[in-house]
Amino acid sequence: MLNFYHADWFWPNSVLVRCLILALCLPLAHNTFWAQSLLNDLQPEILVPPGGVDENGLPAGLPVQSGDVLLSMIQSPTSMYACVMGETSELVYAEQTPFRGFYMKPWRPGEFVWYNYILRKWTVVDSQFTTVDTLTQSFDHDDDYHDVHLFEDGSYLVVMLEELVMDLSDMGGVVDAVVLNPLMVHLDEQENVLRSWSGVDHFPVDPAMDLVSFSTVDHLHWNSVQFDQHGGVLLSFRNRSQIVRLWPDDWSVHWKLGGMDSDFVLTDGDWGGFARQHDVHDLGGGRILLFDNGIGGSGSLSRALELELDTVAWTAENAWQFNHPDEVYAEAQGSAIRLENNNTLIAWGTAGTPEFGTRVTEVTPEGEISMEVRLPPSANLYRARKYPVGMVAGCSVDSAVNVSSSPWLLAEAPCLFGVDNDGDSWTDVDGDCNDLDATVYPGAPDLPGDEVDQDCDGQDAVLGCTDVSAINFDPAATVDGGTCLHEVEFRVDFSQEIAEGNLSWNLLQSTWALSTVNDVDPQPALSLQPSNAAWHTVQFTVLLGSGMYEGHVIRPDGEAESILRTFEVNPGDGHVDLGTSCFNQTQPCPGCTDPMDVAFNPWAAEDEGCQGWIVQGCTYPDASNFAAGANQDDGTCIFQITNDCPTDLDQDGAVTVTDLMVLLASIGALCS
Ligand SMILES: [Ca+2]
Ligand SMILES: [Ca+2]
Ligand SMILES: [Ca+2]
Ligand SMILES: [Ca+2]
Repeated sequence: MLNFYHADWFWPNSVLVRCLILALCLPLAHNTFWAQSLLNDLQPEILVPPGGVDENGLPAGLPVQSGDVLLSMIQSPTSMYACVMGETSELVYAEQTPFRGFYMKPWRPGEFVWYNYILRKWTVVDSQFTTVDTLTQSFDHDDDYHDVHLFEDGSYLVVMLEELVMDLSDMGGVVDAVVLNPLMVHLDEQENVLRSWSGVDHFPVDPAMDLVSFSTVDHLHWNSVQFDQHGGVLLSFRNRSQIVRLWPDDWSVHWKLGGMDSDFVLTDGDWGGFARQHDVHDLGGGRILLFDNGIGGSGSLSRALELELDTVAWTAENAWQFNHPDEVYAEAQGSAIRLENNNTLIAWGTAGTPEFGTRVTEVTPEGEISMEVRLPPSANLYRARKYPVGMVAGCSVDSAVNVSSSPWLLAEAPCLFGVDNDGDSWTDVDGDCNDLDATVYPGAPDLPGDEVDQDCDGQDAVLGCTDVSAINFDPAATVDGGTCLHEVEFRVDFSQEIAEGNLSWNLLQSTWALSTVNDVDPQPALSLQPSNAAWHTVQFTVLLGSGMYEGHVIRPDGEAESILRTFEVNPGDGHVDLGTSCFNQTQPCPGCTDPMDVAFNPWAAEDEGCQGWIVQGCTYPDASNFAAGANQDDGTCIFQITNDCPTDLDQDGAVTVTDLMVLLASIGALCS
């Protein structure tokens, strides 16, 4: 958080310079408390800090374009704000501007252009939002709120919405439809029309492409204008999902891309083309960049989309895109702009919800997110633009080495003075983040948890485990507290002891007595029980810090190994598997390595002692289905019950008249 009235690191030592800062800042400071609370309320949630994070939560060092982002955040018609987001992704400036907003950008020196919803005109304001000019005053039409362009000679290009009353009844519309026609005009400073262009003249209302059934027909819904490198004009018509190029000389239509009557064959994978797009730019070399809102409906995604155009073969190809891994979708608004370092800055339009605001994302050409914030609940953002360091936020103290000469400063940024006040041989220009404290400088020992950033890396040191391979790795920790733990696994094979007649052992009663090598206590520090036992082998699992360890295993009958086992756990080791050893040996036990064999030992290294493959069958010689070759009973044995007195029909042990009655009762029955 930048608070230039209270942050002690900002204060230079010189009383004279402090007085100068106060003199400069006091006129702005009358509302400091209110401005600070607004800043706090609007702070975005930093989802990806500048530079990005890797899978372990550590700084990924991804490129981030330097500069400050100017945002026109909208929560409701009265909750509109002009904001500046600094290089740490925190808001350094916020001003509430009810009924004025949508898109703010620097205009002539000291001025910003800003849409006024009450006048329905673009206004030119100073940095205190005092109106110094209103555009298109000599026209009755409303200004369109999407964009306005200033030329170097002071003339400007603006789009007005001409209300044309038209009979659209033969197209399924109403007799007196009001068609909002985009009327693009190039005006000089006295509002003389230098050139004009009317949407309906080039794109007549067409019931096949336009929604004509409303009493007010929002024709084309123009939403961006950009000049390409040859002076041609790129227009975006949201309602036709179409981008149009006008020739530089007479503004006649050169080509149409997208929509129902595209001049191009578009190759776009599964996406099948863009829809309801915004913010179309020429990138040079036949490429354009746009924010594709997407087709709408369930499962819709928005994306930044770069297309490569070939105006000879009339093909358009998806050359690059970024859709959000969190499946962000913005039904309306949104922007995508290529930054100087080749990253792309994306504002996700109306992706805000009552729970979360929309996002601003910076992505690398490889599609990695190098910065991302989420705005406060319900906040939407038409466009995000990044301006160079010192242009909209900067230091305003003349004696500072980084004083900004920008006429568009909205926010103060820390001033740097190239003197070493505290004698630690670092100046604030070199990076001394507190030039009044000689224990604070880049590279100084940073005492964890004292809320002082002694080493000037931007945060107080945090004690914890910094070893990413450790089981208790703490991504927030910057200083290792020696508390890292590694899971160590060790197996002991008792098959030779078992073979010597110890079949009745409960192997889980064996123990592993373990100490650190330089343990002064002769008693083992740890007496471990196995976590499981199988194949005559037990497994021990223990969490250990770095160090040298020694120990031995004790059999279930209490006999300890005569050998001493030593091993080392080192930082970066991750999970340590000490392997499997035969009891009292440093090697695995010999055994049968054939997994099909009855004597199979999965831990054996040498193949010996196999007894033959497992053959399943009935192993009881008395059974009628005894299988002589089987060595594993499968529970299928069948035993015949023999009767040596066949006429004892009721099986009472004697042949009597009752047996005769049983026989007579069954006379005539058919036997199967
Ligand atoms: Ca210093
Ligand atoms: Ca210092
Ligand atoms: Ca500290
Ligand atoms: Ca630090």
